[in-house]
Amino acid sequence: MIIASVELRQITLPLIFPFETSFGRTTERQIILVRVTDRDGRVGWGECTAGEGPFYSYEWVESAWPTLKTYLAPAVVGKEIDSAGDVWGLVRFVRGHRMAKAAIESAVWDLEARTLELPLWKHLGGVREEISCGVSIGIQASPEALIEKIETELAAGYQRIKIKIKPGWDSKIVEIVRKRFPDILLMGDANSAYTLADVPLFKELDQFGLMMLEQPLAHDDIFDHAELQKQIKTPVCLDESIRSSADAKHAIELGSCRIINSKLGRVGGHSQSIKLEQVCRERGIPVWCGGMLESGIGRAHNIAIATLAGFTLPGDVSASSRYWAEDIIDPPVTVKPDGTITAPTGLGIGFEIDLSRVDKWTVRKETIL
Ligand code: OSB
Ligand code: MG
Repeated sequence: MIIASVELRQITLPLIFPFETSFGRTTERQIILVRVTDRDGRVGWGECTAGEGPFYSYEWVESAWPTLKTYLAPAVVGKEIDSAGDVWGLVRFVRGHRMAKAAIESAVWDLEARTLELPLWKHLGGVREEISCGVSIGIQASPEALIEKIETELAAGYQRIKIKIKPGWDSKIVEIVRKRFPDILLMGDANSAYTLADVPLFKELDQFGLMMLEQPLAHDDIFDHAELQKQIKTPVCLDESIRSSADAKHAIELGSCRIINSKLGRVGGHSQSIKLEQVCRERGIPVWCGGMLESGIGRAHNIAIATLAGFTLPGDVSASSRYWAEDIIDPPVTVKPDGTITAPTGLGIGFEIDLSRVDKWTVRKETIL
């Protein structure tokens, strides 16, 4: 396939609820969408998961846009590409910037699956027709508000509840939630808000039977996490620290975690996610698909990759209606009462892109030929 053009767009999508983590609060997403077009006029869509600021990672909208425009898109346009898996090699000369790379790489995967007349999830090597879903619940104004949110999500069928924690919103809150819901699959995500000085807190959390504790320590650390994992019973899950399959190998070897959260943007796209899944599966480390408050396009890509065999735990892929008044795909992503999403049967990502809605929310647009 030969990519004739790459269109970059930035859309502004207001969240229906603000989302708060230990690193900040988001009320409105700024999302870069990538549309690739081949010489026959076929298109593929990808989404960049870089945030509104460099808080979750150094990448953000204002780093991803020029990286895509100046380096990544020109590296792909006009090249004969044998398979979408080759895009990684074309953009390797750029160090890091994996979210920007994933946006364009995943668009090429969508295009390739459509060209081969396959659903993307089958083209990626997926083995399950439905994926298990959990939810990620941000920091709330009060424990009561959190309990109410959890009740709503459990009633909708979600199989696992993740609550965000930070100093001042941790052991007390976990205790309250555990008392109210003794049997649910419950976990906490600290987004790097703690240090090894907090080991006593994590030992205290051990009594609440959390399924896992996500990214408690520094965003780029695997050494201290290994020390922490030795001292606590709750499995540590790494998110921010795992940027590649090599990072996963090192972390597993060191004993830094027992579970890994896989994110398409963080690792650099589908081919890198497939490598990460393989590394973990071969070593008996369960993987689940994380989320980055994606629009329907990123959400659809997450559904596709989560059908791989190693994704054995419920992920943070949930219904469009939890985030958006109206999503930019048709139909929106819905979750069944048993807390699963059915992998779509349509070609590529399997959802239609509603161009009139995309146009309505677009705040900048540029085409690289
Ligand atoms: O740490 O998993 C995270 C959202 C933005 C940035 C980081 C994270 C998250 C979430 C939300 O937890 C997951 C989602 O519902 O998309
Ligand atoms: Mg996380």
